[in-house]
Order: sequence, then C-alpha cells, then structure tokens
Amino acid sequence: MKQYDHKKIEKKWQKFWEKEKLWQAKDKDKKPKFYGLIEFPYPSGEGLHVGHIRSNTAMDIICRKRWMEGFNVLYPIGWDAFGLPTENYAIKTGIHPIKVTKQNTDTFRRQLKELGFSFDWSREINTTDPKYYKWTQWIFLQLYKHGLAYKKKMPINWCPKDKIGLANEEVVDGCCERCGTPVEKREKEQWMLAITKYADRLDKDLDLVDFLEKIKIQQRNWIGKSEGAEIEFGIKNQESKIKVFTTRADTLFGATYLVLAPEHKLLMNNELGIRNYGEVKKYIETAQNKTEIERTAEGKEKTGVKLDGVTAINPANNEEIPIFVADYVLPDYGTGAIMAVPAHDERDFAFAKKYNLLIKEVITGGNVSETAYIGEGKLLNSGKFDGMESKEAAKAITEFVGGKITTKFKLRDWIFSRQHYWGEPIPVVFCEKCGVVTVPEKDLPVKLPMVEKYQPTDTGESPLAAITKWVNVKCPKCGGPAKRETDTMPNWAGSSWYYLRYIDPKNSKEFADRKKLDYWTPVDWYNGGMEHTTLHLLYSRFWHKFLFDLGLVPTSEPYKKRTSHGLILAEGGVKMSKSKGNVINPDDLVKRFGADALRIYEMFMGPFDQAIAWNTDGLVGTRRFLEKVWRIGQKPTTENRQLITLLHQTIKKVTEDIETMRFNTAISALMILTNEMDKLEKVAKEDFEILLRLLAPFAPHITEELWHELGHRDSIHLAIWPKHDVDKIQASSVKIVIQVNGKTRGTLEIGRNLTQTEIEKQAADLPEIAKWLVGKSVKKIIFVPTRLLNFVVA
Ligand code: ANZ
Ligand code: ZN
Repeated sequence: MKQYDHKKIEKKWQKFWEKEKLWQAKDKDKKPKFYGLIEFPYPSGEGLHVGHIRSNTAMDIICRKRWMEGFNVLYPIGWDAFGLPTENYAIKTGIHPIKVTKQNTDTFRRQLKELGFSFDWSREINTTDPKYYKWTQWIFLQLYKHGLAYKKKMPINWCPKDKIGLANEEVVDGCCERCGTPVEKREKEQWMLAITKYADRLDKDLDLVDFLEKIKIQQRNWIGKSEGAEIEFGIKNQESKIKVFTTRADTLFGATYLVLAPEHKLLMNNELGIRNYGEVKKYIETAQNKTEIERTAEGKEKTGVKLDGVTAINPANNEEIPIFVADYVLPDYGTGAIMAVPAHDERDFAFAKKYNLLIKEVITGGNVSETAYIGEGKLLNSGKFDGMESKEAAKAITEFVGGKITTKFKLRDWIFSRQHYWGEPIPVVFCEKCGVVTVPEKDLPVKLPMVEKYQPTDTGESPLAAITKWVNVKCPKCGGPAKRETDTMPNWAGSSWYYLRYIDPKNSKEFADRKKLDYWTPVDWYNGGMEHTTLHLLYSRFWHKFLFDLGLVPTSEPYKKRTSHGLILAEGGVKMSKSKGNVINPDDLVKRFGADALRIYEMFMGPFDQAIAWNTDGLVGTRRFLEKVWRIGQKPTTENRQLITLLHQTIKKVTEDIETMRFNTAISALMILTNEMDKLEKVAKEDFEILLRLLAPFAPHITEELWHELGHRDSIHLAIWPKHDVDKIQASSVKIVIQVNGKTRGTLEIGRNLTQTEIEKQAADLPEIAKWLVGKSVKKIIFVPTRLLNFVVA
C-alpha cells in the first residue's frame, strides 16, 4: 500500500497550483465575484503565529468553497510592515528596517505558501513599498485639502529617561515599555484627522452591514453616541455662565452642585475670583498627571476641591448650589462641566457622601438614602413637572430652562503624528512665507531617507529631524526656504485602505482603477481579530467613507460582513509569548504532521469564535483522520453505493457549517463519514469523491492527490461543490416491528415509501409471522407508519 507522504504531496500540489495560476482572480468575469479578506499580517521577526493560521485557514476554506461554487474569488495577501517592533529591532541591531522587513516577509511568505493557502500572490502588497505609500500619502493630501487633517497641540507620552516620545502602544501601565520609567505628558503640535466629523455616519451605517453583533456593539461603544442636552447655569453676581452636558435633564431639580474638569477654561486665570485659588491650582496640577482611567474608574476614591466664594444658580428652581473642581469630570467630553445629581448618579453619590453634600431625590423608584437610583421613573420634588415620566420630563425641563437638545460623541479626533522613523512621511512642508504647503501630487511619494540612527531625538522629534539634507527643501509654492514635516504616520494609516489596493495593486496612476473597484467592492467577508474591531475597523471605515464622498469608491461601506476568531492560547490557557517561551512554531508541525493536519487541527480544536488552548497531542488525532482518508483511497472501488443517507446528511452539514464558521462540527461530520467508509470493504467511487470534495477546502493537498489517483486531470478545487438531496437525507429504509395480538413476533426492513398494503403482504409472508396467522382470521390491523404493524387475530 502506498504511504501517505505529506512532504512530497504538499510540495507537489503547491507547485502545481502556482504553475496553473489557480488562485488568480480575474478582473473581468461573467461569474459572480467573491472578495474574501483577512487582516494582512505584520511581518514580525518571530515568524508566522499559529493564530494567523487559524484566521487564514478559515477564510481559505470559505474561498475554496466559493471557487467550487463557481465564483470568481479574490483572496489576497500582503504585509502591514511599518511599525515599532521592526524599528526597535533596527535600533538594537543596526540593521536597516528595510532589510529587516525583507527578511521577515520572506519568512512569512514561505510559511504561508507551505500551508497551501489559496492566496492570489500576484497581488501581494507591502505598506512600506514607496509605490504603495505614495497612495497613502495621496489620501492624506485629499484629507488635508478637505479640511479633515489639521495641526493641534496635543499631549504626547514622554519618557524622561530615554528622552523620547512614545506611542500609546509603548506605554504599559503608565510606564515606558523599554525602561519602566513613569511616562510624562508633553505638549506637542500633532497632525490630527477629523474622524469625529464622520462619527454619526460611522454609527448609523452599522445598520447597513452584516457584522457580528458583538463587533457592532464595540464600534458603537467606541463612537459613544449620546443624546442629551446642554444647559446653562448662571453664577451669582457674575456675567459668566457654566454650560453642562447631561443625558438626564429630567433630574435637573436634583442638581445640588456643579463640577468643572480641572482643565476647564474658566479655571485658567481665576476669572471667577475663587478665594482658595492656590489650593485649586495645586489640585489641577496633580490631576493632569493622572491617566483617564485613573480619573474615571468606578470605585476609585473621588477627589475634588470646592471653589470658595463662587456659587452657581440652578436654572430650574433658582437655588444656589456650590461648584467644585474634580478630576472625575473629563475636559474633552461634553462641555467639560457637569451638573451633579447625587441621588441618581453613582459617581455624584460617592462624591456627595464624601463631601457631605445635599442628596435630593427627584425620580421615584429607588431608595436614595442608601444608593443612587439611576433608573427612570416619575418625577417628584420637581415643581410643576412632578408626576411626569423621565423621557417626557427631560424634553420639557430642557425647554423650560432654555437648554438645547444635542448629541455628543465619545469618539475623539485621531492623532495622526508619530515621532518615529519607520512610517510614511507626512507629505507637507513648512515655508517661512507660505506656512503649511502640501507636497505637489506629482512629487509623491515623499520617500523615507536612509539614516544611520533610528532613535527619536532628545527633543522628542522624529529621527528624520536630524537629517538636515532631507529636511531642508524649497517651498513648492514660492521657492523660498522651507522644512519638511518630520513626523510620520501611525501604523494604522497603511491598513486603512489596503483592501482597495489589492484590487489594482500595480496601478501607478490611481490608487485603483474605478472599473475594477466597481466590480470588486465591497469586500464580501472580512475576518480578523477582536482586537482590531475598534480602531482599525473604524479608521478604515472612515477613510472609505471619505473616498466615497469624493466619488472615488462606489460603496459607502468597505466591508459587507465582518467576523472574528478566538485567540489561540498556549497549553494551560495562558497567553503565548516569546518571553514565556511557549510560542508554537508552525514550521516544526508542518514538517512532522503536514500542512493539512495542522490546518484541520486548528479548525477542529474548538468553536472558531472562542479562545482555545493549544495542545500538540491533538494533531496526532487529526493526522490519524487523514491517514484513514488515505487508506480509503487505496481500497478497491465498487458500483454499490451504500452510504447515500449519511453522505447527503454530511453534504448538508458541511455546507451549512462552513457558512456559519462552525468548522469544528463540519470536521466531526467528515470524520463520521470517513469512519463509515473505513468499515466497508469496498467504497463506491462516487461516494468517496464526494467525501474528497467536501474535505478539499480543509485539507487541500491530500484531497488533490487522491482525486488525481482516481483518474481526474483537473484540480479538485475547481470541481463542483456537492449539493445535498433532501429526499435522500431521511434514511431510505425503516425497520418495522411486527406484532400478532400485541406480541412482537418479528421485524421487517422495508423501503420508506412502501404502501400499507404492501407492508401487510410482506409481513404476513415472513415465516416467523406466518406461523401465528395460520388458521386464524385477521379481525383488525393496527399500523403506525415507519414503526409498527399489529395483526389482531381470533
Ligand atoms: C446629570 C446626570 C444625572 C447625569 C443623572 C447622569 C445621571 P454618557 O451617557 O456617557 O454620555 N458627564 C457629562 N460630561 C462629562 C464629562 N466631561 N466627564 C464626566 N462625566 C460627564 O454620560 C453622560 C453623563 O455623564 C451626563 O449626564 C453627565 O452626568 C456625565 F442622574 O448629567 B449626567
Ligand atoms: Zn513658500
């Protein structure tokens, strides 16, 4: 018997597919299109992670099934290669990031090819390729021209020991990731993208797409749309007013004090004449060094300082109420000031308890002497609004005090500057005469210059600032002396539009040809990690909507459907990490068990959307399964089809499970069918071919080999996906219990569609039944279809 030599088989078919260009998507085709996408990997030095394989295999199965269903499929791959790990590695070793990236992408490419993914390699892209980032820069220029990119002083993370600016990702628990020193905030001019202008549409248009519900919830929470009112409070004996944002205007009569964020502009120069301004100022300074989480976390002890000599007036009842500064109010949400309603807000309640402030119940339903009642209800202690329901009262009270109904968003504008080397240069120069001048489109890309050192500078500027030859340029407008922007773009830039570039990766005139975009967009199915369902997904939806508004892409949303996979954890359920030494190297597994076994293992290890711990022993089982399939392939064939019912049940199950990403149960079904075939001495060729076609997307190499052994010339991956026949799913024959006078005397296996008369006849002919009927007359026959036949005789 021929051995299952996975090494030989896998190499052979990978070569064949490449030679036949089997996975090249056609830009024009009569077939329906299917665009399947996975998040393109960051080519790190560690090589491919088993987590990549989980996501890639899942989409590979879906895409291969689509090919078999007759679609023109696009399943592309590329490299999201700008970013810090590469830069840090370059700093440590002195090897240029370009070289590091090349090494790493070579490794990743080899590994992905060895796993037999059906990627269209002819469309491979790399975000660090100037031909690619030319268009990233071009999109930035369009954003700038449309007022969506602007400069603003923003605090950056500063490590005082390393003297460098850190990206948020490099700050771990408030400390520098490299040296552990607590990070300070430093004000710096930064490029910002006005994503908040799209906040409402980014929220609303989630209704148009088929994303997993939990992903929609994450997006909505991140955008943080909140409907409420702005209400002004007067200050006793002063002109100034304090505007608050509240989602509960119905509780206005219960507002017993106001709170300003420490950064509130009314506190800057003591224009209110606060008597204890020294104390207030000190409080402001300490607050500024706390992180947002430290300031707002529930259960954290609330702190604050009362402003002496200043009193606000509640516009609902004209009562005089105190004003505090406290850091649980954030400067950049709402108006940076709140009306505090301790009876109905938990944080206000805790604060009021601590500082002994009035707690006034205005909504019925709770017991506010013990805890805040945050629900809605009927009003009380609210003058003429007593008895009204919350919803209605919120409107009426807002109107009564001349407030304004408004919508606020938690989403902030996107900080788009990084003071790092390994990113896309921002294509802008600063001219002494003309100010900010964009680099003319014909001069794109602004290429990253070669440098010797990649460390950010002492001043927190990008290392590019030190390359005077690159920095000093002529102003494109007036020809006078000018300096280049030395900040680079964040890692999120290149990934915000990469799925568009796959559609036309070599175009040098446009980011992609419009006709091709019309054909391929939107992406039909996008799978990726849960960790990217906030930022990356939101950023790319934002860029896409912007391009849509410019008329450059045909759809308002980039992705029709978005799903997510669960993380793969190390054995024992802990995170896989280099430092713990528990990272699984796929190369060893491919060598030992084969790519097919590894793919199946990763799809079989547990429900796709759930985190699951690695267990290399499991691979032994999946390998055994494939050995069994192999063995069946070596058996003699027969014309006699014996497994019709199970076969059609399996077709149905596998077909449906792939669509719902229940890969593990699809594989179980295939295993059951395989076991049944394994028991038979001879298997019908037709039946085995169906098993192979169902298994092909999961284990593309072994199935291709066995398919060809059956005499086929064309790839199994272009064979037609099997369809189940509903009629054949029910078992074709049934066993009927035959009784005489209620006593079981025998059984009869019959065709499901036999009539009662025929069954009666066959049953009466059975020797073990006939002997009870001899000489008796049948008085009655009780028949329960598919179950029982009872002769009542006398
Ligand atoms: C009075 C009130 C009474 C509130 C009550 C809530 C319950 P969301 O839904 O998240 O938008 N708030 C407003 N601006 C704030 C800021 N800059 N920092 C911290 N808190 C702020 O929450 C809106 C509510 O959060 C607002 O409604 C306000 O407190 C508070 F029984 O106003 B509320
Ligand atoms: Zn100029």
